[in-house]
Parts: sequence; C-alpha cells; structure tokens
Amino acid sequence: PFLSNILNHDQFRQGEVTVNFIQNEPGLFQIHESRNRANKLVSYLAEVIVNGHPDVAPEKVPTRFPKTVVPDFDRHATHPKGTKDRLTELGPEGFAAWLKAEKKVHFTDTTFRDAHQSLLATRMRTYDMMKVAEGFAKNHPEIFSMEIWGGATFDVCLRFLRENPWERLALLRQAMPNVLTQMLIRGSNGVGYKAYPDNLIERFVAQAWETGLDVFRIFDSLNWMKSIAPCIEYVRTQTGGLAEGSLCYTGDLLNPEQTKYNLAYYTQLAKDIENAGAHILGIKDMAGLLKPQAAYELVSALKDTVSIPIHLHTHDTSSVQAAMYLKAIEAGVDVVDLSLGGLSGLTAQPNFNSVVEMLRFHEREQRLDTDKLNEYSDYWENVRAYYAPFESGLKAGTGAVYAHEIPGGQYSNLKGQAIALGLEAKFPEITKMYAEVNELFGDIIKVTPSSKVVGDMAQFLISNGLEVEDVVGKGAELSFPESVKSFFRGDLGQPVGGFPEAVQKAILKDETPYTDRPNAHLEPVDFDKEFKAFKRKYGKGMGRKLEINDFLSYQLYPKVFDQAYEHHLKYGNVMNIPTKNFFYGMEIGEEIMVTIEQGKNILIQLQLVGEPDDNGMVSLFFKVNGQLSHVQVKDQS
Ligand code: BTN
Ligand code: 3PY
Ligand code: ZN
Repeated sequence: PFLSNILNHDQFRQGEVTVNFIQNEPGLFQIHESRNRANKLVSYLAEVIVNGHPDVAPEKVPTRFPKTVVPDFDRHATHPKGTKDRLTELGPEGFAAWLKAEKKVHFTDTTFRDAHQSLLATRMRTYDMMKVAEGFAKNHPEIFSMEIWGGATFDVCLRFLRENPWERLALLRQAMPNVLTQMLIRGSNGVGYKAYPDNLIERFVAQAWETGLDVFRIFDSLNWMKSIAPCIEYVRTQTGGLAEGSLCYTGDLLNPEQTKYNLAYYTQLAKDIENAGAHILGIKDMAGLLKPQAAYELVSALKDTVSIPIHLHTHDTSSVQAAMYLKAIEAGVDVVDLSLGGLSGLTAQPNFNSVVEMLRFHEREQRLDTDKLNEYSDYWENVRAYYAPFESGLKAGTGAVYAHEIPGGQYSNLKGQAIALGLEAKFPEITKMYAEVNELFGDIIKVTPSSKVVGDMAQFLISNGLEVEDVVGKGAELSFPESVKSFFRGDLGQPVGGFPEAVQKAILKDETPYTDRPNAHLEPVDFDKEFKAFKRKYGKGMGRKLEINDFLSYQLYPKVFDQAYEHHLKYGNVMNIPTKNFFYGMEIGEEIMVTIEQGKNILIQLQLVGEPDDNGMVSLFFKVNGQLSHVQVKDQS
C-alpha cells in the first residue's frame, strides 16, 4: 500500500519526482502509519475471535447485546456553565465557601468510577463512557462533580483493559469541561496497594490536575493522618483543585458499647483534616454501615465542628442507604454520592434517579431533568449487559453487612469468587471469618488496602482449616500471607490504637516493625535520571512521544506497565474498539467502525474464519476499508 500511494501520487505520475519527494510528502508516511495501526487492530480482533479474551471465560460470553440509545444533546452548543467554571472563577477557598452557603443539596455522579468498580469489577471501558460524557455534561450542568478516576480504575485500565488511564482522564475532561471531575486517592498509597515515595505521590497529584482532575478525595485505609495530610498538602501546593480530606466510617456510632470509633473520635479526626488544609470534608462510608439516625448525629456534630462543606459517600449493600441520605441531608450535608439507576444499588451507590425524585418538593431539592436522567439510566442498563461476565451474581441487598463490615467493592468481589468456585453456600462462613479476623487485628478501619489484608487472612485461615485463635497459638509454625506480614510490619501505617502485640509478634516473629511513616524508608524517585532511562527503554514502540504521565504509570505499576507496553507493540491502542468486539470478537459478516485517531475511522468487516491447520494456525479474512486482509492466528485451545 505504501508503494501504491507513491505510484498513485499526482507528482509521481506527472514525472516530477525528485530525491526530496518522499521527505516533502509526510502524508505518505501518515497513510503508512494508519495502515500499520489498522493492521494491529485487526490482529487484536483476530486473536480474540480465535482464542477469546483472556479475561472472559467462554461460558460467560453474553448471548444478548441490547441496542443502546445515547440520549439527545446539542453537539454544536457550548457547554452550559457548571461547577468547574465556578471553581475557576472563585478558586478553591471561594468555591468551598460558595458550596457551604448553598441551601440545595448537591450530587456527585459515581457512575464512571465507583459504581462499575463495585458492580462490574471496574471493567467499564472509556469507549462506553465517551459515548455519553459530552451529552451528560451538557444536559446536567447542575451536577457537583463526576467521579471518573482513581481507586481501582487506574490499575484495571492498564492491567485488564489495556488502556492508558491518563488518556481516559484527558478525554473525559475534554468532553466535560464545565463540571468538576473527581478522583479517589488512597493517601500515601496513591492508586496502589502500598506506600509510595512522597515525591512520587506529589508528582502524581500535580499531573492529575494538569491532565484534567479537580476534586481529590483523599483517604487513608487506617484513617492515619500521617498519610492523609501530606496528600492534602500536595493538592494545595501543586494544583488549583479541591482537597477533599476524608474520614472513613466504620462500626456503629449509635452503639453505646462501641468506644473506639465514637463521635469524639470522628470529630477529632475531622478537625485534624480541616487543620491539614482540606477544602472539603469527606465522609467515606465504604461498607454502607452508616445508619440513618447515626448519619443525622454524625453530620450534625461535624457541622458544629468544622467550617468546611461536607461530602458524603456510601454503598447501598444493605439497600437502606437512601434513608440514610435523607437524614444526612436534613442534618445539613452539602453533597452526596449517587450512581445512575442502571448502575446503582447493591454494592454501588444509591440510585441517582430515585434520590432526585425522593427530594422533589423537599426544601433542599436540587432540580434535575429526571426524564433525561432516566434516559441515561436506560443507556447504562443496556451497556451493563455487555459486561455480564464481570457481574458478581449478587441479587439482593444484605443486612449481614452490619456484622461483617465488608466494603462494597470487596464484597462483590469475594461473593463473585465464592459463586465461581461453587462455594456460595460457604460464603456466610467466609464473611464470619472476615469479622473475626477484624476483631483479632484490633477492630481496624477496613478499606483498600487494609480490607484486602483482612480478606487475605480470612481466606488463609479457612483454606488451612484454622481458627483465629490459632494465629497466636500456632503462629510459630505458620507462614502467613505476604499482605498480612506487610500490614503488621507497618507498611500501611499505624492503625487506630496500635497493633495488638501478641498477634503482631506471632505474625512477624523476629522482624521489627516500623512505627513511623513507611514512606520515610523509601528512596525518593530521581525524576531526571529515571525518566531518561524509562524513555530509553520504552521510547520506541508507542508511536508517540513518552510523557511524564507514562513514567508515573510505570513507577506505580512497573510490571503491569511493561505488559501493557508489550500489548501496545502488538496491537496498538485498543481503546476505541467497541466493547462488544473488544471482549467477544466479531461474528462473520459483522462490520464495525473503529476510530484510530481523531477524525480518522476505519471500517473492519470479518469475512471468513478458517479451520486450524496442522500447526494449529487459523486463517482469518477481513475487509479493512474495502481491502481484503488476511491474518493468521495460532489456536491456543
Ligand atoms: C454508534 O457509535 O452509535 C454505533 C455503535 C454503538 C455501539 C454501542 S455504544 C455502547 C455499547 N457498547 C458497545 O460495544 N456497543 C454499544
Ligand atoms: C478504593 O480504594 O478503590 C475504594 O473504592 C475504597 O472504597
Ligand atoms: Zn466507595
């Protein structure tokens, strides 16, 4: 094709070719480059057609792909002004003051982050979000923020979806320039599961803002201020965005026997968060344990304690959290988190559409066009069918959450695993063990990554036929999971009230734990030197210049980055392949359109798939922009 481009070029045919001809016609190389990209995408599709997607078990492939309807919006109109414009106008302090003075309650939409993290194992692809992002921001500019980034999405983007998380952020920002974008950041653990060097987290925060992020919801999995405070500081010094310092809620505030996580504990923590410079106080009810009356008392007390606005997050695992929101709203909470109907409820957030209606004619009502909102819910309900393999199988809310306290995202994960292993009947036992391990560890805050430590220990004990008493009793002979040892070493920081000594001794044996910040033991990243080395190693194959954002991905997840890079070498950027085809390949005769760069689309049709030959090689024939293309793929079955 490259040659035929030359042969067909006007100048060439007119005999005007000079030695500089090719150099002066970069368009020829662009065509070459486009062809190269198209070939890579076709190889990707061929691989999935023959061998399936590595993340999808064959029996899980959906049989139904409902038609999706993107709600109408005006493509040519500019975006109506929203909270992002207000932040630009007022700055973070002024914005926070405005928010606090608002009578209306405000809403964060978590559909693009926590909802699918909690219901669909974080697998939602940029492709499906981008279909509706611009329209949603134009139709609903009243929204406080769109939670679109952070938590597990960073890892899953790279590891399973083979997307560049920074590209997702930049694209969503471009599509939604008028409303605030929001992320979840795990303090010193960033978007990972362990402590990272401080200067890496600092740079990460700076680059997130630079790429399009406004609200940083910062928490620590042990509510440890020494992990929360530096991150608040980075947002204040490195960005023009909002630092939402958050406290994690656990247990039951109303229980008079609970002396550890009581009102005095939360109000002190809230004061510490405000004093650390947060613009907003977050209440992160990651397991959905905050009951309506407790919410009323907690929010009222926090309102009396801090002068910054309060933003409340929950999971509807119990199925009664809309009632909790109502009480929190009546106590004066400023913002609550919701997800669109089709991706709401159970382990995700309460139903956006219904909560808006619940508040109709309430004195703090926030008016949204609910007909339009319902169209978006329908869109997500239909898209959800494309992600059926990642559903947990959860069918109903559960009151048992108050006993085991498992966070929403982790609950759907564990439940899904139990169902897949045919251990559904044993699930109550697993959750009971989880609760017992929590007690053994001294009743800790459980949220990523500390929740994983509790889950790992529970599974370890069950699979080895052990009881919690055996941890101290038989500790000397046992080799505990790495995450558990690491936790007791102090790698995630210090839990409220410290580690239970006997348990720590049994698990660490002769090792000496840290008592200070784990980050204090980490070498800072030498950005100048290491970024150069990074570019030398990965500079060639991306088809674009490597950026500091790529380097940050690599620093956070070196092995995963390396695999994503190899994938990119082979298949190019797979982000724009429709979800149906990305996970499940193509049917004979199916024709799809894939955008390879802005304004450049290719048409791919699958024509024929042959039988494996003696070497197991399968021939596939495609039509790519009308031209026949033959690909061979090894059948791995
Ligand atoms: C279009 O762009 O309108 C045509 C393709 C629509 C495909 C929809 S988008 C959401 C869902 N995910 C898919 O993979 N297919 C549908
Ligand atoms: C995360 O850290 O990813 C969470 O969503 C915790 O609730
Ligand atoms: Zn959450």
